[in-house]
Amino acid sequence: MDIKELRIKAQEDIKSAQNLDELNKIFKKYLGKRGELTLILRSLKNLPDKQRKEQGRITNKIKQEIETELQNQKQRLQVSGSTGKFQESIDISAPGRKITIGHLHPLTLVRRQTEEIFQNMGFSVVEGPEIETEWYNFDALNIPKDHPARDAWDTLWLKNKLLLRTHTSPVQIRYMQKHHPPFRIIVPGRVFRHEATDASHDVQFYHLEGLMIGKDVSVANFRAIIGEFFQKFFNKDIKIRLRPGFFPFVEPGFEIDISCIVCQGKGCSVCKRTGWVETLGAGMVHPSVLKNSGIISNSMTGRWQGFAFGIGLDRLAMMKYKIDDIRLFYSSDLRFLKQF
Ligand code: FA5
Repeated sequence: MDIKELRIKAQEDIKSAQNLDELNKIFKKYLGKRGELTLILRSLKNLPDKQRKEQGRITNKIKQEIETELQNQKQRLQVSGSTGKFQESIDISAPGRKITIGHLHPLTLVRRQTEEIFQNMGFSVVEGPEIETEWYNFDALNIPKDHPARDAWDTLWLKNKLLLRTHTSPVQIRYMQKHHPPFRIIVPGRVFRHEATDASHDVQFYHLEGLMIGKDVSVANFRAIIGEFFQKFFNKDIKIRLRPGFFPFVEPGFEIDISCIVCQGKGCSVCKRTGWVETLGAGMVHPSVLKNSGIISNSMTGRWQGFAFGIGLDRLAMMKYKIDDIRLFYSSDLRFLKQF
């Protein structure tokens, strides 16, 4: 058969193939080991030089065209779903692949919600370094070197008298050094303590410091703001208890407990069977702290004064999501994290 006739015949055969099996047969018929075109290509070697070159060029061109047509027809048949040996058909009844969704860590959720509530009450969010100097973490906060309060926060010391901050209170000083009152800020951040862990204590946890300085800012203002915060955070009325507490950087100082939401005040591991959970420390900023930060508080300057507080965000998250062990937050356990 003339090569051009073969070309037309192959084209017709390919077009008429109804499925991949038939197409495979056509491939073998023309391009298989003993295929018609393969044999023509093999026979070229017997031709004289000049003729061989010319015939070789034409035959190879036709071979390429047939291969392209076979490939195109194969794709057409696959899309239309015809059955056959080479078929890689799409099974539209197969279940889809599940897309895994990421989760925000419960502490991130709590931090964001807390920030939003305070921002709505006019507080700005400020951050500070996790590695602190002794001066910012202790001295400037009115905690002298030999003061027992330094033992209350078992410190993780680094080289050159640097330390991992034990609370976010040093950011009070850093902020007041650079800003003039009135202001109200919150400072969320990680803090570290070298202490034994239990269901409600860990070696790293999150604090949210609050600081409000103005003319005649009082304990009553603090009580109103913190009450509003808890009401919004838990979306219900929460019982709050103020106990006298000692922090060298405030005077007077308080510890604020909220009724345990995990056990409804009945007693559980989170509240150590007391029905109350210690959630924050607070008080009126000590005049020495204002002075150390460059703010003079006396009647001549119009009495800059205010309150500060430090909330344990992990404890809030435990209450909100009814988690009875703080260590779960840092366990990286996906079974735990996937619930949020
Ligand atoms: C302080 O760290 C003070 N800087 C807070 C403060 C700020 C007082 C401003 C006055 C004015 P305290 O050590 O109590 O205070 O910690 C504050 C809160 O952090 C506690 O009420 C508690 O909720 C939480 N907390 C304390 N230790 C741990 C711990 N080991 N693990 C988890 N949460 C803790």
